[in-house]
Amino acid sequence: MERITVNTTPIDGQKPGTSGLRKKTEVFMGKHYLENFISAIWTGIGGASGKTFVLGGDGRYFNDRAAQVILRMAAASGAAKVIIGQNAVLSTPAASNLIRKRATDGGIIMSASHNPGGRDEDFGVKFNMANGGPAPEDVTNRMYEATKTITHYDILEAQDIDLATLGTTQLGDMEIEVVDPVSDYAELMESLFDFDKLRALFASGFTMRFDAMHAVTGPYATEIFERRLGAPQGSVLNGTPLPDFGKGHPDPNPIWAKPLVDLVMSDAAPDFAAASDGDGDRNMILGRGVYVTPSDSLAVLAANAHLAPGYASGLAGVARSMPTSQAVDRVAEALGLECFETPTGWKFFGNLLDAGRATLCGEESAGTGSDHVREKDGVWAVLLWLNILAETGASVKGLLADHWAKYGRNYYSRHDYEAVDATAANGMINALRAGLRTLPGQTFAAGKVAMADEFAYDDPIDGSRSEGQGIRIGFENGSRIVFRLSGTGTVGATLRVYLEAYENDPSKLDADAETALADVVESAEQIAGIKGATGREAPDVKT
Ligand code: VG1
Ligand code: CO
Repeated sequence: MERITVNTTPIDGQKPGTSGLRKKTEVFMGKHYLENFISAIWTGIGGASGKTFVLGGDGRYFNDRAAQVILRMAAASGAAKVIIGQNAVLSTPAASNLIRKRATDGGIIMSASHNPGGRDEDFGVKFNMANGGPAPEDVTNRMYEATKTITHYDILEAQDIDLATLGTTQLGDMEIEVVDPVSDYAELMESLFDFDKLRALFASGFTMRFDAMHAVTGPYATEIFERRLGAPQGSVLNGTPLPDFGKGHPDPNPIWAKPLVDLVMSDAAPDFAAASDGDGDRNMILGRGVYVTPSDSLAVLAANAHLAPGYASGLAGVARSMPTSQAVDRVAEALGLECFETPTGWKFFGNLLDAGRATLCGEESAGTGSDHVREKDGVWAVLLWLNILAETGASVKGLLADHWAKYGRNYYSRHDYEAVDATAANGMINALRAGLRTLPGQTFAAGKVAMADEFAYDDPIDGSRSEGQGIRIGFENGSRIVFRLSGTGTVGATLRVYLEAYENDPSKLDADAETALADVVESAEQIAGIKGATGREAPDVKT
């Protein structure tokens, strides 16, 4: 086994985005591409020497090959140990849990999350810190700087490691421990939720469908829902992970998980349904005849979390990403909780969770989580919903209706314009920025503008500032529009337009969301000229 130093040169564009570095798989498979970035990770964290890391991924195409490369590079860089999921698979929340539970120095997660997988699709790599959460911006900036000056990297020349067999092996001086990806995670879930009550719920005939979308949550969901909680076999759909996710788009929303939405709207609807994404950190919640928006889900969970044993003593505070609807703010106000508004991306919740200022966090993009790990967590969100349903005996629809009756309803939708020309998209955002000062006081279809700014975040724990986090426009009647460009896409630019309208008239809580938001949608067009800038008549995806 020989340690070799390979000469390389910087590769353009290795800048981590909202959640790590994501590129086309073929790009990651290109000469030195993965190796340069892994070497830059070591530089960004002050070296790998003597450290212990967790390694795992969502099982997409190239996951297995990338794992072997990362192991050889870790060994060559002096890492003491790598704890790796069997077959190099770990869901993102399970990886976060292992990083924390085993008191490691951090971990590498191989995933492009909700992006499709396969040789012609996407791959990604991100680093999580010792707290289990995504590396903050100062660390990812150091990694990016390192990619621009790299001249060489170290790697061991060795045979592939057997990652299918559980147990401990050596690679040079480094120890490798192959662990079951599910057991530690399932144990954590048992510590937070009332599994006896959930078993009784399923025993009483409660029906559920969980769509794993051929992605990483299949084994987790099968173990927890079917084996430990006794949900009938077949409750988990598409539970076999595939390297290309069965050619689907592993994004749990009404577009990409349409068959599940169709099912809950049909006569054959189960009591409850949910789906998760490629790496298991997102969730979509459905009930018989109803889709729960992620923003509403966060609000309902915040209002009822105390019904689950893990949260019985109440919440310290809540946090939501800026574009997420303000529904949870109303719950926080009623409960007297601190409520934080952070930029998009889970890395911004880490400090609040570590400091004990927030217990529950969420994003409009179907991410919900708590201080049990430092990532959003799809299966966790499903279990918290189930625990609340078991305690209250309510239906999803009933719980939501009660919530709206109490707090009012934040109608919400996100419109995505994918793979648009990057120059045109940036031009549109620049024009919006330039016109911000003139907007307050002007009237559009949705009413009079009360405020308009570009969101910047000052982290209350470490004082760091993050600028350029999206254009916000608030109306006097509580409606809101947010414009921002995605940081996870791999082709051109993706424009996201977030639309929200508040309603508390009891006779108007049951409207069709598209109708309720029509004026806000029209205002977004009036203000930004989206059609002209993107050349599109309509968004590619509406969620
Ligand atoms: C998107 C979502 C964001 C989420 C991120 C990573 O980012 O909007 O809320 O945190 O994906 O999620 P962007 O920059 O494309 O809007 V995951 O589950 O894909 O790691
Ligand atoms: Co994800």
